[in-house]
Amino acid sequence: MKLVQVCLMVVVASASVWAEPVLYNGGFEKLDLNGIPSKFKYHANDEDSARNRDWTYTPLAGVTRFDGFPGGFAAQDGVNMGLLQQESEIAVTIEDFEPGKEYEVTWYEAGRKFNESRGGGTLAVVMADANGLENLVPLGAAHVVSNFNQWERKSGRFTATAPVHRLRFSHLVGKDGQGQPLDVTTFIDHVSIRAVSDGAPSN
Ligand SMILES: [Ca+2]
Repeated sequence: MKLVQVCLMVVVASASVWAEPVLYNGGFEKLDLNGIPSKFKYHANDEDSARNRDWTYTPLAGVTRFDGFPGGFAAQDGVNMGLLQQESEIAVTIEDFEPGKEYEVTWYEAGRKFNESRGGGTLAVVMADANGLENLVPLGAAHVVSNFNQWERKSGRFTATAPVHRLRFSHLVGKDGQGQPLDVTTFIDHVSIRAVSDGAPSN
């Protein structure tokens, strides 16, 4: 094989790797919660969140270990999972999309059994523009999460319209007799993304 052929193969291989969008910290494992007595953290934003390299969390969203929130259960992967309590959102900016190409986002979700008597929260998963405010494409319908302490795999597809999009997990709950949001929590874990056309197995 000629040197030029080898070089071309290396270039092609590199291009195919770097063209794929990367979802950092899809399993919420980056944060070590062992040093926190409660073993969970609301509003778990860090410097990578500000750099669009990790999730952002609204004040009642965050990360918990499997043994953090009371009545917790095993994570889908690793030891941590994302938590969405009452009205809250976990979102992340993802780069390197190829406009016109179809992608699939896969995640696992479960309601917190501790709150089962109050019904589940409603989860809406949306792919938006880079700012997260426009061109909202639902990844499946918004739905009540009624599988408590039991992971359910979900997925949704969308076609990229720009190189950068924002993935949003938004949580809504009902109101109590005083009009206050019910204390209901939904967990998410093992979020991943892939190009549909590459034929790679979903996980
Ligand atoms: Ca995890």
